[in-house]
Amino acid sequence: MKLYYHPASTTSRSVQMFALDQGIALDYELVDLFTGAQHSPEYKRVNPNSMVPTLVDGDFTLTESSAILKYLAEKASSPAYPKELKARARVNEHMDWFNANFNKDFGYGVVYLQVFPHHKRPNEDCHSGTLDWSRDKSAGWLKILDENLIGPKNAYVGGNSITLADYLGVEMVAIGDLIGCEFAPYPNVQRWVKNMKSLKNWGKTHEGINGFAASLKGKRFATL
Ligand SMILES: N[C@@H](CCC(=O)N[C@@H](CS)C(=O)NCC(=O)O)C(=O)O
Repeated sequence: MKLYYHPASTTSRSVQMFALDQGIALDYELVDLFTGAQHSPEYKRVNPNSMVPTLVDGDFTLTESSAILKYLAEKASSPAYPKELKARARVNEHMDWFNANFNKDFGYGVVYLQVFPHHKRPNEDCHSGTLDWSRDKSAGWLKILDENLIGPKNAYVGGNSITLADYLGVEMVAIGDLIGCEFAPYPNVQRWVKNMKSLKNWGKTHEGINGFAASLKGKRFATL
């Protein structure tokens, strides 16, 4: 199987780390987001969204990191995607929560807006208005993540066993490292991120983004 990816891509790293942890062999093909390779006609034939990741398994092409994670977990019969109906529904619920609620406001509205030039809004009013609105929304989502999805007793989202929701969600939260987010008001989130960072393949999966983080050192960002 081939994975089109970029090391600075939040959603690529979720798939990479899960595949490494599961021992799933993937051929990695870099799509250079910084030179706009995602918009090339060749890549658009693979993924018309001009985004990574994309998985190709023989004649089957799959986009969307959440769907890719589920596909790989199913192939590997991974307990990270439980088969029991309600347990699986809960994992799906948490994955949708990260994707549809959290990432929109925190990833796109707070982090990408500030660190990626092509996400900058066309004028200062629009940019700062989006940032203020997204920071406010993100604080609300983080409180829910801290108190409801993780809580004081769980090592992972929704319980004490790692699931696909952890692989998907942690990247969407830890991307806050780029802008110096320490999540101090959210102790359960901090503890969970630390648990995930202690996984054996975290370092390998994050070499690229750590390089990018180093290039941002010294810049000032609005944080949470
Ligand atoms: N919903 C998609 C989102 C993928 C996504 O946001 N990919 C970003 C990198 S994290 C991307 O490829 N961006 C291309 C761009 O910024 O032009 C998924 O979960 O796979």
